[in-house]
Amino acid sequence: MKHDIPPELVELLRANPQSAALTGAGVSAESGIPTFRDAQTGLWARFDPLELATPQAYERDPDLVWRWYRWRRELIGQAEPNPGHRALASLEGLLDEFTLITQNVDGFHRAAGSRRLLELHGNINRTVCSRDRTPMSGFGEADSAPRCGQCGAPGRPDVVWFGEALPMDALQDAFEAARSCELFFSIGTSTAVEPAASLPFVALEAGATLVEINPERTALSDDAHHVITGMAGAVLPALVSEAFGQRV
Ligand code: BJW
Repeated sequence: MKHDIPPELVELLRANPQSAALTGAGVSAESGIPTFRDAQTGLWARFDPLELATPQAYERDPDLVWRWYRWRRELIGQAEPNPGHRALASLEGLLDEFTLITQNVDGFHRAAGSRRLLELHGNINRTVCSRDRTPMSGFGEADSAPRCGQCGAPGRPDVVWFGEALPMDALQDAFEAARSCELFFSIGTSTAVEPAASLPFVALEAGATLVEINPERTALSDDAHHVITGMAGAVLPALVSEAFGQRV
């Protein structure tokens, strides 16, 4: 499907604005990774977040939580970045100031080449000690969580669960990028989870042009200057091609 990129947006991009983008699970959907809240296919349609993505759930049954994350890590391990990830990596090279803020834990943005990257919800490919967050090597393919070599506590994925604080430096940098940019993209996220969901509104209040790329409407759609209805893996390459003549 051909996507029409608004001419004003093409013009703005060519003027090399200070830019930032917030991505969510939708960007990895075309890599075959399930989103969280999509009605039929989202993870939360099949699993209860309170049983799996909270510190309390982990305390109750670390091995159950471990196995769920092991399954998701395997899915990610068999998948790869898609043209949407690659187009965002190209934008970093094409614009002087482009900060990519992601809620995704799959590591695909880095794998696609993005370097100015803030991972707000951690990274599923890292394991840390659940007691003091010391990095642990290897994932352990066993059915139970591996034990920390220093203190014996079970390991956990280095991701941010409900009720946990986000990495402070990344969060501060993300709010700074939102406050100071002229162009802000919200891509493949339902903007339902705080504090990340506030970032587009912070950018908007600071005067940025707000662009949403999503096949569905979200809580942000009514406020965005441009809503591009479509899949990130198709729209983003079209945007880069239209504005810079570069194929992704
Ligand atoms: C496509 C597409 C295609 C499909 N192309 N698009 C204020 C008000 C109310 C509540 C709170 C509040 N502040 C904090 C809270 C509580 C809570 C929260 O926000 N709850 C809400 C549910 C109401 N927030 C927290 O608990 C956060 N912590 C916190 O605030 O701590 C405070 C604190 C401070 C100091 C000390 C201690 C505490 C933490 C939030 C952590 C979220 N974690 C998860 C799991 C990560 C690990 C894992 O992966 O398992 O992060 S939840 C889950 O949601 C995951 C995601 O990153 C996050 C966002 O989801 P996302 O990416 O938007 O996915 P979906 O599925 O929702 O949307 C996909 C979109 O893609 C859809 O729109 C589709 O249409 C679209 N799409 N295909 C483009 N091809």
